[in-house]
Amino acid sequence: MPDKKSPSRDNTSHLHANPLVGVIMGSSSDWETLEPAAKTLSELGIPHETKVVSAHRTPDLLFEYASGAEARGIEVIIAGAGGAAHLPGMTASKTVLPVLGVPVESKALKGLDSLLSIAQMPGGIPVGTLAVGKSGAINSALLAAAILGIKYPAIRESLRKFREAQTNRVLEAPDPSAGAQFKKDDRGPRTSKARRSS
Ligand code: RP5
Repeated sequence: MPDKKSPSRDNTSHLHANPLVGVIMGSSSDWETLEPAAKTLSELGIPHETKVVSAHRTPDLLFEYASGAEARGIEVIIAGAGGAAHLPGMTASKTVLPVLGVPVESKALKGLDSLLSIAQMPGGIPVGTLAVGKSGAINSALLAAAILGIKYPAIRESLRKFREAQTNRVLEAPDPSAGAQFKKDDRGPRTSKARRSS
């Protein structure tokens, strides 16, 4: 059975053939947040790898990963981290590949610490910072697809199809009350407030 809580139980890369995107994260506890990035990349047919690389606990591995990524054929790095989130910035300092940072929602400060750590880079070393949490993770994959789409027409078309399908899903279900449960007397949708007072 695959371990759902971790990208790779033994901390070795989950390698696909010739990965174009490296999805790294500061801890296996970040996997819940970063998994949607990996899933979105899979949905778009983009080969990728996932790996725990900690800026603080495995700094030598971080340097090795970031400095060697380009030579291994990686073209975009997605880096997620929480709290004192140095992983994306330090990774960016060791490679000229685009680095997309995903702030993980920390328990103490709800990800505000992660967001500021990742976004407030000094001029000269950019990290493309996404939203806190799962939305940021999904968007990091979509942005990686847009970057790769400049060079790979098939990836650009995958992204176009993803966007079309998303638009169609919204247009096909315009009435939010259509699926809501109604009480027998039809007084309206059963909101939590209505349930509390009934
Ligand atoms: C950061 O510290 C990680 O990115 C993670 O979000 C946070 C907490 O890590 P754990 O203590 O859960 O391993 O480096």
